Amino acid sequence: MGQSEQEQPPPSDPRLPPGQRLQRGWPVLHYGPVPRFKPLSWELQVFGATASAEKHSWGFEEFHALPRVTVRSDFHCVTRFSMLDNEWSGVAARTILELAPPAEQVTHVMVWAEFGYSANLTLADFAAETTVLATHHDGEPLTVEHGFPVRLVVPQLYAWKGPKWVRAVEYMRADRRGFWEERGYHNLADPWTEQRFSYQEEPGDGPLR
Ligand SMILES: Nc1nc2c(c(=O)[nH]1)N[C@H]1C(S)=C(S)[C@@H](COP(=O)(O)O)O[C@H]1N2
Ligand SMILES: [Mo]
Repeated sequence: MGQSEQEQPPPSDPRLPPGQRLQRGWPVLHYGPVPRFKPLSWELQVFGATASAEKHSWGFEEFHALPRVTVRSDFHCVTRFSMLDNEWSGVAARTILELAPPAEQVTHVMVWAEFGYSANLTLADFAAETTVLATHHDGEPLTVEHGFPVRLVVPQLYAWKGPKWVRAVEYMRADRRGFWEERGYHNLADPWTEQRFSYQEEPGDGPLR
């Protein structure tokens, strides 16, 4: 067999961060059980350091009446699978910041989901144009396994920073670790520099543990 017929490794997609591989299909991955949706008591709340010092909340219908966006983005799980070119639609996180403005001193948010799952983000990551409280993926309503009725998508960070089954956003004047960030995962979670685990953190990357 000639050299030219030898199989070459496929060229890697420039959209794939280091150490990631492409995933066919869409796996379901989360810690703990899938919550049951209760339409009458469901609400999305904003609390903590709001500008008005008041809580804000939207019921299911109210949330679905908010202005909507559609954003295409890639999805990177720290367990090394990535899915490229997903279409998410829902409410931009920015819209929430406009409707429920944070106090001036707010630097971080904690996004809370059912059963106490949480993820901390810088205010800048939450405010990014592509950060979406998604209700739909590729034109279809989310299934309950994938986060129905609402999940957060923060495409520039590893996917654990995007809670499924979101129920609240807490505005914070200082950083605090969320669920996985307290359990050995990196406080910042940038896939391009492989910020996977907390032992890789540099001074200043996160609050003391
Ligand atoms: N509430 C909640 N959200 C979560 C998780 C979780 O355990 N609980 N896991 C995160 C992780 S690690 C990943 S990779 C994605 C997986 O989303 P998917 O199941 O829709 O693929 O959800 C994220 N959101
Ligand atoms: Mo993940």
